[in-house]
Parts: sequence; structure tokens; C-alpha cells
Amino acid sequence: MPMKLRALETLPLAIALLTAGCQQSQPANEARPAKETKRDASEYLSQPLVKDIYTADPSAHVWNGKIYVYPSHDIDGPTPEDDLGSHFEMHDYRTLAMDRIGGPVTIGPVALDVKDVPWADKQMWAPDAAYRNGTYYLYFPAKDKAGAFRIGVATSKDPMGPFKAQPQPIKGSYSIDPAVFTDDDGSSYMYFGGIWGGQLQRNIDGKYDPDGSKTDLGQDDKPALAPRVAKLTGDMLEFTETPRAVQILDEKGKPLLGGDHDRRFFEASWMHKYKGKYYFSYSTGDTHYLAYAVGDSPYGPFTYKGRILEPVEGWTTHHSIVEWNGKWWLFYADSQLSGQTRLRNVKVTELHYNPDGTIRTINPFVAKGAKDGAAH
Ligand code: FUB
Repeated sequence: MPMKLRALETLPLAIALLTAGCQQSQPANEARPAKETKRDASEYLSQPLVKDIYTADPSAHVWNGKIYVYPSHDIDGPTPEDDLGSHFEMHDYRTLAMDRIGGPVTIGPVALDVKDVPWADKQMWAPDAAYRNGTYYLYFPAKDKAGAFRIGVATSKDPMGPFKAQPQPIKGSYSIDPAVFTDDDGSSYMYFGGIWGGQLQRNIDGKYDPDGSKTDLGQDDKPALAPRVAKLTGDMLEFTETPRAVQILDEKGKPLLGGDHDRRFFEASWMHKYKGKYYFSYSTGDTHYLAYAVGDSPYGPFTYKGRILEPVEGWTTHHSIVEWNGKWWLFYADSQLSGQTRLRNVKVTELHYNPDGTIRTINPFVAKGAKDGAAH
């Protein structure tokens, strides 16, 4: 979320200034910012799923043989970039749907707007969705009127929405980036949390402290702040328990430390199951990796295994992993269309496992002429 440009991004910025005038077309119905970075489209592993709106944080699900993607709906806004992500001023959600990966993508109408959520004030960040007994559930973080992130839920009989929000956020919820995983026994769990602008560090005891630290910095020798997990009730609307910390351990069984920015949790939880093992994946935030850790229970602990995705263009990185048609797919986002961190576009590429269950690290860029056709 923060604004600091990485070395990786400053070079394209310089190139963009030299090559102004040959920019790509921008999404039609949104603000049209100047593109700050410039790479040829062929240098990206995959292309945006949609170009008519800006989208990010894609949570993909397969229902009735179709692929539904629940992204953040990015918009341009007046707020300057800062380390707390104040520039992510999204106020509604749109659902994407496709019959097959690589096929046409339908952009649904507004699925939920902040004005229709009684408790929420602003910043509709990364959502997820779930299905149970004929009802679709949209889970979303938003700031309440006191400026604290909470997680809400809204329901619909149609996966595209519109969704109707519950009048209150989920009791005991805080921070951002809900991801709901349903295990083979039908139990559903919500993973959530994000540091810095995601406020996890201001909710250490599950109670929001507006004067709490702004970041996790300065705790390099302590265990890193942990994402949270809570089992959901049968009606999918509440937690059955006080959220628990999700432990991410190193290869020696020790918790990853706060100073381990290449591996510690930052935001963007996702859970999937592969060959009986639980794969907890997440963003490392300020180092811009998608990383994963593997365990034997949905509650963890999880042992760090490596990276799923190297840094994309743009500051944030956020994903989901689903199986479709016998293959595994990584949905992610970058800033290819706009060159701006706050205006992102979702993408998909195939994900491959090694025989030992580890995931092959994906590079979101390709050398010119080296594309192997794995992406879409
Ligand atoms: O899109 C707003 C926030 O940025 C998300 O909630 C984070 O995961 C990051 O992508």
C-alpha cells in the first residue's frame, strides 16, 4: 500500500518520460491518469482480464463450472499516496465471471456499494466470497465511522450480486483482507489481517487502538505480527470463536521475525488445500512477494516454503489460487494499464507444483521472445 517507489519501478518511470506519446489505451469509463511506467505488453507474463474498469485483489471461485472473481474495484481519487494506503479509496465491488480461463470476461453491475452498508464509511478493500446452501456470501473490509477497519458480510442468491449487507460488521472482526476457506468436512474458516494501513498492529488484543503503532517497524527481533483465523458459524455470518493467531514458522520451527521482511506476513491471506496439505499464502508487502507456508491443519502452524510470485509492477501484490479444469491457477494483479499503484488490473496464470508439493515460483515478466504460452 505505501508510496515508496522501488528501484524496479524507477527505471521504467525514466523510460516512460522518454517515450511519452506511445502509451496504451486506458480503461474507458474511469479516470485516465498519465502512465508513469512503460513496458511493452509482451514483457508481461499475462494480460489484464478486463480493461474497462480497474480491478485488484482477485478472489477467484469456481461455482457451477464457471469462474467468478471478486476483486477490489479501483478508482482514482484525490488523496495523496501514503504508507497507510489512504489512496485506496474504493467504494464498491463489481464481480467478474467467465466460462473458461482465457475466454471472454463479464463485468457484473455494482454488487455492493459502501452507501448501502449501514456501519461502513469508506475504503472497500480486498473482498472474498463463499457459497453455502443456495446463498452466496461476500466478505469485505471497510473503515467504520471511527476509522477502524472491520469485516462485513453481505448475501445474495446470485453470485454476481447484488448483495445485501448485514447491518453490523462481523462481531470480533478487525483489520482487512478476509479470505474464506471451506474444508472437505464443510467447516468454513476466515483468514484475515494486514499490517500498516491494514491496522493489525492496532488490534493486538482484538480491540482497536487508534493511537497504536502505524507500522510493524522497530520490532525486528520479535516474532512477526500474525494473520488471524476464525471458524465461521453454520450460517456463515459470525465467528464461532475469538480469532486465533496463525503461526508461520521457519524451517527450524521458529516463528518468522518482524525484521524478516522477505518472508514475514504483511497482508492478503489465502488458503487452499493440495493433496491433503493446507497452503497458507500471503503478501510480504514492502518486499512485494507472494509467499506460502504449508501445514497439516487449517489453524496451522504453517512452515514457510517459498515464493509463489516475484514482485509485479505496482506496490501491492495480492492473489487467489483455484483449481479449474484439472489445473491450478494463480489470480493476481499489477499496474500494467495505468502505471499507478492505486489503479490496478487483475490477471491469471497457471500455477505448477513440483513433485514434492512445493510451488514453482512465477516471474510476472518475461524476457522478450521467451514467452511459453502458459499465461492468458
Ligand atoms: O486494495 C487495497 C489493499 O491493498 C488490499 O486490501 C491489500 O491486500 C492491498 O492489495
